[in-house]
Amino acid sequence: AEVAELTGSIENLVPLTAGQYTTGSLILMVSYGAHFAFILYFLMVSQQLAPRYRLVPIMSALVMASAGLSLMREFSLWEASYAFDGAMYAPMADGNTFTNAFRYGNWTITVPILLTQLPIAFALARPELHKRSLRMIIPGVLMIWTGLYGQFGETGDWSRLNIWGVISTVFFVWLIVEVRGVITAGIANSPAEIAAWPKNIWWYFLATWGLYPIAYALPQLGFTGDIVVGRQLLFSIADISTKLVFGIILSRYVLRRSALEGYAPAAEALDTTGAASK
Ligand code: RET
Repeated sequence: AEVAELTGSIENLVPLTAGQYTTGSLILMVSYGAHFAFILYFLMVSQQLAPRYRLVPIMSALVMASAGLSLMREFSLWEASYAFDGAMYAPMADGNTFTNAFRYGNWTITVPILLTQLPIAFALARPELHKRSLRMIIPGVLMIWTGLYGQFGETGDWSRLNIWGVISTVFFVWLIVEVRGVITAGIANSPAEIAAWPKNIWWYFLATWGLYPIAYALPQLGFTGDIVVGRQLLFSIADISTKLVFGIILSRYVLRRSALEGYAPAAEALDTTGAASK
């Protein structure tokens, strides 16, 4: 157990029942499968948009690919890290250790993309778009890296976990302020018919991004199989909400917006009867 504590991940301390182990595999598999599948959806949507909005679903497709690969890695790590000992799935099989730290590495890529999607969807003018994106990305990345450092304390170094958790939360609050600024600009810049969308996206952003700090703090409730598996579930719900469903919401917003701004996709893009190709 002392060696396992050094790995900085509670997964390496806790034996799982067969049910818990399989549930963990299932959660990770469904997550990466969903992300990969939606690459296709986002690429298809991009065909139906006014050119200035096409980057929005394309960025979602990039996020799907990046998160899908990262989650597939978490899945294979999970499978490699446990061995059935006749009664339980014991951790650290063949010296393999599990870690959620790769998730944080992946967020370094996906969080800046997710944040930049907002001002592009809201059609903010170029200099404003660049300035606002940068002002969100800086606290976003600092939030992730301080959290990455702190999460290694989850095996019992509570001062490391909590001090860096608080520092990370300060950056999160700064990020929330910047996002609010972009939302306000988005409300002002949206056609009246869809001006409610940025407001709703704001609440959606708070509710879904707020799940990650809960997952971060969860090991303090105890080192049990239910916490280990429950945390993977929470991470997965958060991942699917902040990336996949968020991408669908933004795609639908820019679809509406394209139409309101007078853009008509080429006939064959909307044609489901096959008539255009005859
Ligand atoms: C950490 C550390 C503890 C304090 C806070 C955190 C916030 C994390 C967030 C992550 C969002 C990730 C997303 C990923 C999508 O790919 C780092 C857990 C506040 C908000 C949206």
